[in-house]
Amino acid sequence: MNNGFTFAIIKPNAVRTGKTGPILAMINEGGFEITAMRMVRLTKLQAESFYNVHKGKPFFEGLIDFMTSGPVVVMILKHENAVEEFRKIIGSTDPAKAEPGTIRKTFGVSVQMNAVHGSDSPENAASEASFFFSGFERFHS
Ligand code: IDP
Ligand code: MG
Repeated sequence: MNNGFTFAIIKPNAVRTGKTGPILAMINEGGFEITAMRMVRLTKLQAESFYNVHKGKPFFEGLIDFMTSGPVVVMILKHENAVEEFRKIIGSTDPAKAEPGTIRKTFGVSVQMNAVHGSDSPENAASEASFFFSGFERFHS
């Protein structure tokens, strides 16, 4: 089972406002190794498919509009217990409720525009990573 990597997105609000560099620095300082990374603008279909589990929820349409509003940075992050450890450094979904020092507390501006995505299980990390990256785009030291 995948325990060693997670999948992350720097969301459009953070890319647009120049927070890509500072967020990457926090990811590196957290001990994560970036093993794949690309900037991409999601299509509506891609965003809907990525967030399919939230289809029908009241925030779904807004989330899709937001996630397709500009480029995002997608990446695979390597770390022991990567999924759990990355969820710790990003903090709660609602930046207002996130612990001080977390990425969402520092760069999130609302529940929707919470700066980053992190997979919620090793299984989802594996499927999200392969949604964006083929094997030869993934590097390991
Ligand atoms: P997560 O990103 O912390 O796993 P999820 O509940 O899986 O949180 O929601 C996915 C994304 O949908 C969130 O990161 C956020 O951008 C958005 N979202 C979740 N709940 C709300 C809400 O109540 N209002 C607006 N946007 C929301
Ligand atoms: Mg989630």
